[in-house]
Amino acid sequence: MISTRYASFLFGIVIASLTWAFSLYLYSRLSRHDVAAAAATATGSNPTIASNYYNELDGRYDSGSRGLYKNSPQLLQRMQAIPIKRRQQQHDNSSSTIGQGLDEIGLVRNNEEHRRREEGYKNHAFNTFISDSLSLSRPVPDTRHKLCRDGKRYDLDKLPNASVIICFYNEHYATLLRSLHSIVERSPASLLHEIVLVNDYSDSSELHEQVAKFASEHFDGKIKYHKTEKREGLIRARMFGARKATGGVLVFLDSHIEVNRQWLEPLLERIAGEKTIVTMPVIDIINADTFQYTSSPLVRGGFNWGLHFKWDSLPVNTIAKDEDFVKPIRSPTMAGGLFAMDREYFFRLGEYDAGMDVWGGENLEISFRIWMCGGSLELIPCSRVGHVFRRRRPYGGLTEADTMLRNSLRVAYVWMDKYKDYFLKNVHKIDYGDITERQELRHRLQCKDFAWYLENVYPELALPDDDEKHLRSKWSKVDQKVMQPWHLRKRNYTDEYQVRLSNTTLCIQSEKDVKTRGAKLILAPCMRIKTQMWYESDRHELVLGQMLCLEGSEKMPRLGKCHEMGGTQEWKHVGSRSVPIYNLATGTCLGALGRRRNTQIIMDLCYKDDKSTITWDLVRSKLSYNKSR
Ligand code: LR7
Ligand code: MN
Repeated sequence: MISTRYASFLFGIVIASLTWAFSLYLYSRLSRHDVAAAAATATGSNPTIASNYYNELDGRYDSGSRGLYKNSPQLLQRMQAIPIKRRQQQHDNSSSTIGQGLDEIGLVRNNEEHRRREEGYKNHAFNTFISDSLSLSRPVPDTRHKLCRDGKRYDLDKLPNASVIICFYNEHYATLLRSLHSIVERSPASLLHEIVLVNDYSDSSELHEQVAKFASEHFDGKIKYHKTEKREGLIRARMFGARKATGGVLVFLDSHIEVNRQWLEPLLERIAGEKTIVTMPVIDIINADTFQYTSSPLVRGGFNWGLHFKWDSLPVNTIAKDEDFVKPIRSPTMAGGLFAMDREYFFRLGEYDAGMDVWGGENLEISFRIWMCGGSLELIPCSRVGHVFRRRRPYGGLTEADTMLRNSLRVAYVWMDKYKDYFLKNVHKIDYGDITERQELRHRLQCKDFAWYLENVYPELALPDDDEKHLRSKWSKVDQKVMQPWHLRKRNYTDEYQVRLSNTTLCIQSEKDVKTRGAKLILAPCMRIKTQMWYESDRHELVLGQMLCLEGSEKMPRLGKCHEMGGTQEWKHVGSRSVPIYNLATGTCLGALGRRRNTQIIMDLCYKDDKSTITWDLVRSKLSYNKSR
């Protein structure tokens, strides 16, 4: 489908406006509405605090960074050749291209780039094409609450030092390097004892050599690089790393992360005061399609009876005043990948269950163990680390269901007493190996039972056979009722229009109705009917009939459930007459297979061989047009 090539003369213009455009864009966007929405929802009932939070966050960035883009000599040369004033003008004048303000960084210019992008998705399930062109030390928005920034001092001399442990299997090279850069650049040198980097027997020997070389040539030996002798899976790979580490505190991180400013100090501070506290940062979102870094709301860890981890909203009254934004929040479970724990305590508490394979379950196991055996687990709102959330795991080993199920069975039989039956009755039994060692551990540590955990740590969890009356009495005792889920945000619409193919009387219309998920889009004679009215939200979603979101994918856009994560559902256009409509995740634009009614709407290269672009007119009704002026 994408068979045309990007016109080379436009390349210069785009490059020149690139840095300006993107940094201006970042300024205007990165902290604004995402953080605002997060703040508003995190505070739930208290709009004043929410808006303060939002205002204070606006416009603050990490100033210690060395730039957005990877040091490309070519790019630098071009940039230096153009005087700053002219660059700014080019930026201002380039409205004929999709030029400014549209993160051209993800723009797919030709078939070769298209192939590279697809390849990256296949191997890593995120946009490596974008990751490759971002600087290894890019700035990220400072997503912390103002009180974390201004009101908090850390006495570094009183904090233990840390061994950061990162295990990886087939990780994308630049993304791994960016993780390392962010850690070294945003941690006080005196606190970062070392980074223990464990290659879990990745397939590629080239990756091994690259990483070994990088580790030996950068950061004065701070990175201790190891490779396992066979594929261990992330659980045993972490144990391997922990045994190599010598710092006071172990900090586990995934291999596709970027830490935020002062992320380490608050994690260590709690542990300095009490060694049995295990601390976690707030996990911000690095969008897998666009690599945009956005703030996450304050949520804590829970689980369901399928033993799947889930995010829970905070109990009511957790956040009542401003100061509550910086206080530790007790969490029943952890997501698994990002936490800090006193090294000796980690070993005393039994490391991990070495009988678990590849992926899954270990996060609930360690969570239950921490709480039941005398420790506690806390979310530290002032510590923030971005993580690339992807929709699938690009690696196998054993099949996902098998390792997750096997590991979960081990959790259930060792830790959950009679409550395991809620889990067991819905799964098929498979061999889960020998668990006597873990049962002995539980006995030796004199851990409390699972009923205690449910009653004291996670009373919000409904048992499958709790009736409403029982639930109510249970919840009244703990004075904690569950808040509205944060994602039930009220959608803000800024605009409403039809999307007309320029120089025609044809508009984009749902092939079905406004509520069929997966429906394709077609051209139809413009009429002001529901299936042609698009509402643009404050997050640049195009919402049809206030129901479903227009979603970009490789070949054609479709209507999908609004996921509020940007990327595939985020569309950009500059102005409203004869404009291309650009999708941030796919790097391509809305196109049409022809100029007749019933023609399919597709995703296409934004620029064609003949230098043309497919453009659209956004046709507002008189009413909303006047309103928006
Ligand atoms: O065989 C493997 N060997 C490895 O070393 C498989 C994976 N890994 C590495 C991998 O390269 C990565 O660095 O282990 C790390 C985690 O694997 P991911 O990123 O594929 O997992 P995930 O982010 O989907 O999964 C979450 O749940 C896992 C359950 O076993 C782990 O606990 C992950 O650490 C965890 N990640 C997070 O908690 C980050 C926040 C995501 C959420 C929710
Ligand atoms: Mn991960």
